[in-house]
Amino acid sequence: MMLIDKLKKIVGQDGLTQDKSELEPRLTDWRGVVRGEAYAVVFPACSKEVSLVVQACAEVGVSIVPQGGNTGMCAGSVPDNSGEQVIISLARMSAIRAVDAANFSMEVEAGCILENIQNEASAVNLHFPLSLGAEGSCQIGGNLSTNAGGINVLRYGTARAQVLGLEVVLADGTIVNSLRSLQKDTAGYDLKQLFIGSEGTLGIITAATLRLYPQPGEKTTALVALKEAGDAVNLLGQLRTVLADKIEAFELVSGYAFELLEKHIPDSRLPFTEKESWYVLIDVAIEDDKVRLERALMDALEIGLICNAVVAKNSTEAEKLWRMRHSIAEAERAEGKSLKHDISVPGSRMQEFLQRGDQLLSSISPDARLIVFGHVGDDNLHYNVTVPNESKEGELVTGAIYDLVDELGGSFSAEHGVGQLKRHYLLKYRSTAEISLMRTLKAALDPENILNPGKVI
Ligand code: FAD
Ligand code: 2HG
Ligand code: ZN
Repeated sequence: MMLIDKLKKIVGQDGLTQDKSELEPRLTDWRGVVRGEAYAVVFPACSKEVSLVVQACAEVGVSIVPQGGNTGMCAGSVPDNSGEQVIISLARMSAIRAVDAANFSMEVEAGCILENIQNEASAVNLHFPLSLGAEGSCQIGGNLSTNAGGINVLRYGTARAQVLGLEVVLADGTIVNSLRSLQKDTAGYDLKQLFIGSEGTLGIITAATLRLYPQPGEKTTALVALKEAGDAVNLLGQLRTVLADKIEAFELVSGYAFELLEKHIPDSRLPFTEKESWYVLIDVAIEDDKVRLERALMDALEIGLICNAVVAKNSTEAEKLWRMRHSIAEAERAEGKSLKHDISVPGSRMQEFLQRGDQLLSSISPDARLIVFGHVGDDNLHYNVTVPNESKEGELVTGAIYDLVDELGGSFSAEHGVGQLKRHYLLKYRSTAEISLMRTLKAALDPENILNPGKVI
C-alpha cells in the first residue's frame, strides 16, 4: 500500500491533503524567507492517530515536520525542498480537555490557539500569562516546542515554567503520557523539559497540563520616553526597588520602530508631541500600584533619567499601546527584508552591548538601519537590522553582532529558537561537549532522524 493510502486509513479522507493550494500556506514561514515542498499535510484528530502516522512514515523512512500555527521566526516548521516530507499539523487537536480551577491547572491539546487558553483561564477568574503578538494564531504545542517568551517573562518565566505535565509521541510512535498536574514531583528525570524547546526534533507534543495563576487584577500601563536605550536598564533597576515583582512587562521600543508602526499599522500613533529616540512600555500589576508607579516615574523625570511619561487612563488606552507593541514584527515585515538578531546578554552588560553594537554597525554598514525592540526586562532584545545590500554585508553584520554577544556572555538565540536558519551559529557558539550531548540525545530518541531533520542540530 502507498504511504498516502496508509495515512488516509489512519486519519480519514478529510484528515489530509496533497492539494497544492491547501499546502501552499504551510510551505513558507511567516516572514516569507524560506520555502519548502511537502508530500502531504496530515491533520490527526488524537494522540493515537499522531502515533500511527509517525509509525507509518517511519516504516518507509519518510521524515516528519510538526507544524503549529506556523508563526515561528526560524523556519522550524517549514519542510525541506525534497517534496517528500510529511507535515503533521496539530490544528485539529484543539480541545481544552479540562480546567481544574482548584488546582490552578488546565489540560489542553497541542493544537489549542494560545489566545483561547488565555480566555478559558479568564473565564474561571484565573490567569495564563504567556502572551505574544502571534497569540491569535500560534498554538500551545508550538509555544512549548520553541519555549516561547513574550511580554510577561519578567514576572512569570518562559513557556517552560508554565508546564506541569506533557504528552509526547516519540519517533517510533510510542506515546509518553506524563500529564500530571503536580506542583512538585521529583520522581526521576524531568522528561517533559527535554521536549520543551526542542523544536519538534525529539518528539511531537500532543497535549500539556498548564499552570494557571490568580488573576493579577487591574493593570497599570505606562509609556515612557528616553534619550538613551541604556537608560531603560537603569529605570528598570529603579522601578524594581519600589515595585518589586509587580512589574509584569518592561518592553523597549525604538523611535524608529514607532515610525514603522505609524507608517504600516492603521491607528498607530505615539501619545507624545515631542519625539524621542527610545521608549519603554511598562505593565504593573494591581491598581493600587498606580500611585507608586506614577511617583517612581516622577522621581525618574526629576533626575533626568526619563524625558516624558504617559500612564494609560483606562484599559482601552492600555490596549492601544499594547496593540502597537505586538504589531512591530508586522510593521517591520511590511517595510521589507531585515536581519533578525534575537539576542540576550546579561543585564549588567546591556549598556556595553548597545554602545559597541552601534559602533560595529556604523563601521561595517554605515547605511544600515537598526530596528531595536523587545524584552529588555528579560535581557532579550530584537536587535534587527535592515542593510541596503543584503548577502555579504548582511553576513558580516550578523557575524559581528553575534561575536559581540558571545564575548559579553550572551546568546544568539534568546527566544525564537534555532530552526533551520541558525544551525551553523549553534555549532559555532555552543561548546563541543554541549553539541556532542545534544547529538547523543537526538540519536537516542530519534535514531533514524525522522523528526524534523535539518532543524536545530
Ligand atoms: P510553529 O511556527 O508552527 O512551529 C515552531 C517550531 O515548533 C517548529 O520547529 C515546529 O516543528 C515545532 N512544533 C510546532 N508544534 C509542535 C508540536 N505540537 N510538537 C512538536 N513540535 C512542534 N515568539 C516569542 O517567543 N516571543 C514573542 O514575543 C513572539 N512574538 C511574535 C509576534 C509575531 C507577530 C509573530 C509572527 C511571531 C512571534 N513569535 C514570538 C514567534 C512565534 O510566534 C513563536 O515561536 C511561537 O511559539 C510559535 O508557535 P507556532 O504554533 O506558530 O509554531
Ligand atoms: C516580538 O517580541 C517577537 O515582537 C518578534 O518576538 C520579534 O520580529 C521580531 O524580531
Ligand atoms: Zn520577542
